[in-house]
Amino acid sequence: MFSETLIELLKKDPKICVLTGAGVSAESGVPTFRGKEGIWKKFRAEELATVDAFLSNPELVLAWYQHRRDIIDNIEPNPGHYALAKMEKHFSDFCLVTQNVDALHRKAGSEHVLEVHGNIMRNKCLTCGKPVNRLDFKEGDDIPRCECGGMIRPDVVWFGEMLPADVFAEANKKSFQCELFLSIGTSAIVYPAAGLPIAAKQRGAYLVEINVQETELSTYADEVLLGPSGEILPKLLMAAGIDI
Ligand code: BJW
Ligand code: ZN
Repeated sequence: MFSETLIELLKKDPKICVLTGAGVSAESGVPTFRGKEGIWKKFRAEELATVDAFLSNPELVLAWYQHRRDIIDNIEPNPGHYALAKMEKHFSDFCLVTQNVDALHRKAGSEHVLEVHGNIMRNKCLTCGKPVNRLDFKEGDDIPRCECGGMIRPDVVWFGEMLPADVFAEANKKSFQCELFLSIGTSAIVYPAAGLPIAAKQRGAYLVEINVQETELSTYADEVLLGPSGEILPKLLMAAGIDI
């Protein structure tokens, strides 16, 4: 199932950079963005995760995020998250970059996670950026407001917005330096995060994709491991002789 090249590389304690997407949390019960699962009340995620959507219908967007927080509150990390937390402890140079906002990597025990698209449990003022802790929003509630009058929004990165500069700079640096890059459970179409595996490969890293189906990245990958990440990752660690 795994190439000898990959197993031998893992045994040499390579510098590793991992990019995860919604597919890693799918086995925990978090819907992915694209495909049928990404539809909520007839809206596609792409129609809701924008500043324009929030400005034109803040109740709808806040209700979507509340719906997603409610899901996350009631689920646990899966074996894929735990395997990645194990890898952080096992390898001497390991970087986990996630596009997910669900904080499940941290819940599974990963200590250093670069959350390039933010975190759904945090909020901030749309106008002044002041951080606000978790808010619970019920449909019919008034839109929560900052003391400056601005509307409170989730602290996540919407389309057309910049990623947190320091976090993304670190992710870029680690992808440039790594010897093994794993792209896991992401459709790899949303930039700039989708550029990380390509940049790593161009600088000589061995690129491995783990996904239940092929993606636009598959043709660049040195190895595509087809299947659920919650099954493949623990098997990969075992094959490399790493206790899980
Ligand atoms: C499994 C599995 C299992 C299932 N095991 N696998 C043209 C127009 C407008 C903008 C652009 C444009 N061209 C490029 C852009 C830029 C844009 C972009 O990339 N758009 C593309 C869609 C074309 N990017 C941006 O706007 C970014 N900002 C930016 O570029 O700033 C500079 C700039 C500034 C001003 C103007 C222009 C540029 C920001 C992107 C922010 C993305 N935000 C979201 C929402 C975050 C908050 C939230 O969660 O609500 O991030 S969108 C959504 O997509 C979310 C995800 O993190 C992201 C990626 O999705 P992901 O994780 O890959 O999920 P899926 O569902 O796509 O895929 C799941 C995969 O898992 C699938 O492949 C399954 O097969 C697999 N899977 N089960 C393993 N068990
Ligand atoms: Zn404010």
